[in-house]
Amino acid sequence: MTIFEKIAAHEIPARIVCETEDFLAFHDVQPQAPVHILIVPKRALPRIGEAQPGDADLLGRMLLAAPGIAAAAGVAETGYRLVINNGRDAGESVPHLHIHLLGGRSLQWPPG
Ligand code: DGP
Repeated sequence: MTIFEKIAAHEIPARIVCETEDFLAFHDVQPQAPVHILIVPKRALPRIGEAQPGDADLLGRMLLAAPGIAAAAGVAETGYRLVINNGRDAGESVPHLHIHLLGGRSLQWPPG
């Protein structure tokens, strides 16, 4: 099991801000911004590069949850960024798909 499957199964703790039947959102343990939340499917899907057409509904619902999660975190008006790291060069470190939601400061572009 990945660390995120264990969090989804409530086997290890996390600061959960949103939970549905098939995904949840929780604060990143190594925040890169004042608001840094991860939106994570409960079932194991390693990365966006391995997503299948059958994952479209789940991925869509995860994306559509982001504005509400951002609003609850207080960054809807100031802005936020959604990031998916896929593979080595992108800095993927947990092989379980997750959407980073970052906000609460001015973010640089292009990203490093
Ligand atoms: P990525 O590099 O895109 O694979 O992002 C993985 C993120 O997961 C990274 O920002 C740190 C975070 N993370 C790793 N382990 C844990 C954990 O046990 N709990 C929480 N809340 N976040 C974690």
